[in-house]
Amino acid sequence: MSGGEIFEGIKQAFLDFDSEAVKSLVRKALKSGYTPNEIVEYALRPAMETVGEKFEKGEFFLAELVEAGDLFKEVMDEVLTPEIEKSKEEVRLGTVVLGTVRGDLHDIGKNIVAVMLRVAGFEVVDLGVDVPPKKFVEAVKKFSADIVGMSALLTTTMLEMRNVIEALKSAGLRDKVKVIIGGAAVDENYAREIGADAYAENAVEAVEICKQLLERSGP
Ligand code: B1M
Repeated sequence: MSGGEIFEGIKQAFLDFDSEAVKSLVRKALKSGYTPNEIVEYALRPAMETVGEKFEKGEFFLAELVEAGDLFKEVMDEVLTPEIEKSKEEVRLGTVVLGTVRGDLHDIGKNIVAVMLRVAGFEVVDLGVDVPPKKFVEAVKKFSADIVGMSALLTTTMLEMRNVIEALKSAGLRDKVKVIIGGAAVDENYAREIGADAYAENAVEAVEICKQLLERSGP
């Protein structure tokens, strides 16, 4: 089976909500040498995009969105996260305060980013979902964070990212932390527009960019 075939098989099994087939094909892809990140980016994330499209077209309903979310988490918890954790670096990089912004309950992508950051050696303070600006500010103070990471998947909640940056400014903390954003609703231009330091398209990129942001903040 070629990579394309395995990824297509995972996607199809995911859209059939056949959890055993998804997990077995994901294990097969790992055995064939594909990384957890490649499996997320080329199979699972595209499957989720198709779920989203079907939801928009009225072919899927909220129940399927929930089921897809649960299935994704099951695959992460049982198969991919343990695999990612095998490559944990014994280094101590900076502290990242991470959360999905206020009003937004999507946390699958944010959780992948958290795992990858931890494995790379970052201390991650995960504030969870639906996080108001005040909570980001409090956590930055409490944990002397180097970086604030925000995730948003809704076009309505992405606006909250600007509020977090404004709250950091009001608390006199904006110069002390770097800000990185991500999630399906946002992009590079939006990061620039709201005054974030960076945008990352996926979890691997988020780790690389957080390392660069630390270097830029310097001793
Ligand atoms: Co929601 N939902 N949802 N949903 N949902 C979307 C986002 C949507 C695009 C679907 C669609 O219609 N096409 C749409 C938003 C439309 C819009 O705003 N333009 C939508 C909607 C409308 C809704 C509700 C409003 C539906 C309703 O109730 N009528 C509702 C809102 C609830 C709320 O948040 N207040 C809702 C609810 C849900 C569920 C709870 C049922 C469930 C989420 C379960 C969960 O997360 N625990 C859900 C799901 C599963 C989706 C889709 C199908 C999949 C999202 C996902 O997990 N993708 C989604 C469709 C889509 O994304 N195209 C959709 C996989 C994940 C790995 O990707 O999160 O993008 P992602 O993360 C990536 C990168 O973006 C990046 O790295 C990750 C790994 O590659 N990344 C970062 C993410 N965060 C980062 C942070 C970083 C750096 C990189 O730095 C800090």
